[in-house]
Amino acid sequence: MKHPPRPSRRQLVVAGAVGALTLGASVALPAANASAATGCAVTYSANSWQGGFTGTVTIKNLGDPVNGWTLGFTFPDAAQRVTQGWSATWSQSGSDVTARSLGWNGSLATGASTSIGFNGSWSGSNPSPTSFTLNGTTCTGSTTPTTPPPTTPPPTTPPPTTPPPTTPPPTGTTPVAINGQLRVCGVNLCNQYGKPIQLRGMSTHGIQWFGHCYNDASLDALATDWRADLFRVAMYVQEDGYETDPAGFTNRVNNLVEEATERGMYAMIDFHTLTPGDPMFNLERAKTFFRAVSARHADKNNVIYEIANEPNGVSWSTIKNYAEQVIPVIRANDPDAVVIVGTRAWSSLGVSEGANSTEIINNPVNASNIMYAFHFYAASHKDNYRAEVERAAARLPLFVTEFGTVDYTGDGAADLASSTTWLDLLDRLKIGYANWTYSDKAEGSAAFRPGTCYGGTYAGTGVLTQSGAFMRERIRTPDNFPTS
Ligand code: IDC
Repeated sequence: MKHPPRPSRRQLVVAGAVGALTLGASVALPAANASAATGCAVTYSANSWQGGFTGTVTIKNLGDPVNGWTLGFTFPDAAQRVTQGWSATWSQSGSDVTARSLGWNGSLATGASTSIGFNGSWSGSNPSPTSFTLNGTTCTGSTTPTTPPPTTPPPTTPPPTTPPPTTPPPTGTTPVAINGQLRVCGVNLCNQYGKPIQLRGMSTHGIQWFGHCYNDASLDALATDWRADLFRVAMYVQEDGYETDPAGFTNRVNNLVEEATERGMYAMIDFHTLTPGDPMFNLERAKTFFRAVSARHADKNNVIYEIANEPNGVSWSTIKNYAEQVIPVIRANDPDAVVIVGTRAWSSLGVSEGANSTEIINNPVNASNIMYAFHFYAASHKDNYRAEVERAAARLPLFVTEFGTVDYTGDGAADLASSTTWLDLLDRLKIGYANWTYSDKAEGSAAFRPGTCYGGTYAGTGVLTQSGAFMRERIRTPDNFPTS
């Protein structure tokens, strides 16, 4: 989501190439330049608050291709520490920080870039790191602002004389007012203070069938009676959904996002592919749809994009290929939004087709600020699925964008024992979730009794099914979102 530049963001570019680079000209080296066998450009940006910060480092290889890299830099202030990093193996000795590439991002062709990041702590002052090196080669040069490119020799940057800016305390009490723009940090979802949070909420049923369940009264109940953080909008693509009326469904989704926004909830836009299971079948529709909704909501800080509900019968590499074509469409409009990628076998991390998350860990989607979806139906999916989630959660950012308390058909009795075990696990791991469904369909997974959506009352327990009553109790407990 686009923001006006905030005072808490600082950026610098450090560029260098052995014997070949004009200071500040970080992108000008032709790949064939023989004297550019080594060299690198580094962009560093930080988002700081009192005592903490998130640093992002983009490394551009200006030399020959490398297979495996080590980035070094130095903190100017002795109290600056890396506390948790991602997309590299991080270590710190005194003021010197080292980040080593992982298997999936070690290869950097000439001109290629990769981004890594970390959460840190500071006291006193929090200046930008210096002395960047890539595989031992100094990324020399002067500190320059990234935009616009300098036309005069860059000034030497004095150390900041004022205390680093802080993210101000929240001015409201809704989930979005407190947490603001989210970003993926390591395997977690972090709020504007860089702290891991869990979002808890509800999914619509198919809006082509149950659109009448989503109105002012029902959304008020979700925000203030259920105290939900999240509203997932399930837009089926087939089954009389988007494909029958792209403009109409885009409009309906946009309106529901506005309704969630007015109430301070996060909105998850679910491109609800199901049958056929190959997301490539809907690739062009996905690009058209996400181009439109990401343009419309680019300036909001509460929209999460879920690009494929439940791929099934396809390989992970096909899903990854789809994701790597759809994500850039979203990023072109809304560069900082979190995007969630469905996983193999109905978003089971592959388990329902005999695979597991290793195939993702070994071959992740080539994009930053993304998470992977996991779905379960508590009466059908139990210990072996929970074990896989626990294992995967140590390596991959996960979001349970859909689950039911019932069996995989969406019907039958709620399995409250299994549901409780599941939600306790998700709470412990701080994995966000949306429950299927906030609707009154006559099936066990629906939260409301049949007919509720033809009346005006959604708050309280009188209108709820067994599943609805259970979910309302789980969701309405205090969030205690961390703000420092
Ligand atoms: C189910 C609905 C049901 C509908 C069916 C077909 O509950 O009313 O008739 O879809 O569209 C999923 C899917 C989700 C399913 C749900 C339950 O994401 O669309 O909804 N489920 O079967 N994955 C696993 C289970």
